Amino acid sequence: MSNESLANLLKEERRFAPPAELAAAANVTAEAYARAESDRLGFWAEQARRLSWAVEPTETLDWSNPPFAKWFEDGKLNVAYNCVDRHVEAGHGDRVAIHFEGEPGDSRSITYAELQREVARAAHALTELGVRKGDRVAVYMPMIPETVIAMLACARLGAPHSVVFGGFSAEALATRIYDADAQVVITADGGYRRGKPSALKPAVDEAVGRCPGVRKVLVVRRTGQEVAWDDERDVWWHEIVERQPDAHTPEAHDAEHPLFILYTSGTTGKPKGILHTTGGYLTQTSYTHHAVFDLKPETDVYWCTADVGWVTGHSYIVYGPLSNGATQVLYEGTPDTPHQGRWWEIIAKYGVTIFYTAPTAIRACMKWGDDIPATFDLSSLRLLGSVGEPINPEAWIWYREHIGADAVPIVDTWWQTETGAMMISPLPGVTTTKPGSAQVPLPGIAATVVDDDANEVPDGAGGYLVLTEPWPSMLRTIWGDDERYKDTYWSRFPGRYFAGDGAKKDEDGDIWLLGRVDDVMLVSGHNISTTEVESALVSHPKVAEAAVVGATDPQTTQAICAFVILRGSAGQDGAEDEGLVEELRAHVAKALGPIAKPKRILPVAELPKTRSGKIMRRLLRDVAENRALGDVTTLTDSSVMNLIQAKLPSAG
Ligand code: 6R9
Repeated sequence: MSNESLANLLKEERRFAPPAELAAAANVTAEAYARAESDRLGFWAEQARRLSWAVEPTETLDWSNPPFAKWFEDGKLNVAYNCVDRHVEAGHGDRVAIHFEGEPGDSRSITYAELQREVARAAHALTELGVRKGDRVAVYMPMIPETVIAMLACARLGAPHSVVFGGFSAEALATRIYDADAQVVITADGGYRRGKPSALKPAVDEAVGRCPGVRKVLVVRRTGQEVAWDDERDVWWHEIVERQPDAHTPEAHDAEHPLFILYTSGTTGKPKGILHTTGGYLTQTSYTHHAVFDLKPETDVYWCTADVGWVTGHSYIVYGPLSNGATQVLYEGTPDTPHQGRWWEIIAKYGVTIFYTAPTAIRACMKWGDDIPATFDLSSLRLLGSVGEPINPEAWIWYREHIGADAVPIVDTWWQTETGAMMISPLPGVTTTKPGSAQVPLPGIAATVVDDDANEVPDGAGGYLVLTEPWPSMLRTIWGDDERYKDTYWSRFPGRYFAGDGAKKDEDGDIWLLGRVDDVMLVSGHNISTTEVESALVSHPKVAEAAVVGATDPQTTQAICAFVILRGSAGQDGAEDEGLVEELRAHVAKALGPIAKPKRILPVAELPKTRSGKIMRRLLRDVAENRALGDVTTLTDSSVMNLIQAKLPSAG
């Protein structure tokens, strides 16, 4: 972004008060903000006490060497004990921890007592394979219970896991194994995706061929497909895990002991290994899951649709929900296999009450049509969440009306791999929500929006999102690269954490996220957010999805170039029809003003997305500026780019 602060174009006037019944029984009330405001560290020390510590911490935060934080440093605890054993000890062993739903329709419910035995056995098995405290273990798995069990077993031993998306290539896996110097890899023969078994083991074999440090590969049998086998190195999960003792004494680890490394791709350079540690991470994931989802462990059935290989899966499938003793659904497959109502069918089957998903999925469901969710009983739902991208107001409204019966509150939760847990979000029993805004920093979190010179912007203006105080689940560093940690996050605005997102404050001081600052467009001296133009396009009834980029332009510095997916029949008959393109341009100009009117609009069949559903605008910029494509290794489906390039008349 340049000196001009981010323009504030979108006006959204709709408001939704919390349901009275939810507010009256909410886990967290408005009082929490006041409590945290008056004594932030005292507030977090209190939240830490929601966990079970082998040695209670007496110190809360050591910030004597910023930006290297230590939280609860003299405390000791075991994360797996907190997520599993303590619930069994409290008499909840019969409660279901995981309702697993496989894509082919197989299902299996695992109680906390069963989970305790499985984690104990897996921990013994890893020990037998030579895993010791501090050793890194790579996990490359489908969405099955063994993935959660493997992560908890690593946590139990104090062996940091590095989970790599099952959809990533052998090359991406190898880079991550190598960077973390993992000696053991946990994987499966394959998983089910889009109605067929999809192999994982061949990618591991290839990656491990390039990583001589790997001694053992532990393989879960999921699909039964043929796999190549190295007798020295490869071990079947069922052969080693099942014969282990089903009790295991957890060791208490230091609060600052590494819990996991998770790689984020970033836009350039080699992936960053984000390091999270034990006590602070669990404190904040557990508290935010309790506060933002208002979880009542006796009665709620919670479901987060994320992949475990994304930070959302770490914090809100594994550590947050299990630390709170939740009953949750774990689903292996895609939302449209074998039919486009699969998610809603699962909600009805298990009586899901709390549902957490991403805007990209909501937009896909909108495109498939309102009649699909309408045929399922979704009346068990009482809370909906969103994460991963700014949610367009129209998608928010659709989510509320068609999934939430026009009554269920939505929490739009802003956070990052680096923040470890939610940072900015409504509280469902407190906040009057605004479609498209994450709104308020959670109790104990300090966030604001600043301009280029680090001055806080007034209400009604835009700039950069920064976090102004350390928080318990913050990343501790980039694995093996303290300098890069300082440069990336703490040097742009000294003393403040730079999130890399554009944001604005509205007239009430509520925060609206406006996309990555790398994506912000500069048009005739105005900084314009991609998010606002995309939301304006999506508010047109014929547009299902939109991705907007700024392409170099001789007259205006950059020109707005939009790629749109049209809804239903609009896509088929005369999509490229000049008339519709003109109509969309006029629609944006009316919503946001003439400055935001796209110069070009291109209907496309698909948009390039990462595995966690984020639109990769830099690739579209490459297309719009007629350049060779940059790194495509984190793309879900690289053929999408060929389709888009083929549609382009003469780019540039
Ligand atoms: C949890 C997660 C982080 C980036 C973040 C921002 C975007 C996530 C958002 C959101 C607007 C939200 N993001 N949640 N933008 N509103 N509710 O997504 O982590 O994969 O590391 O991505 O995602 O741009 O900076 P991660």
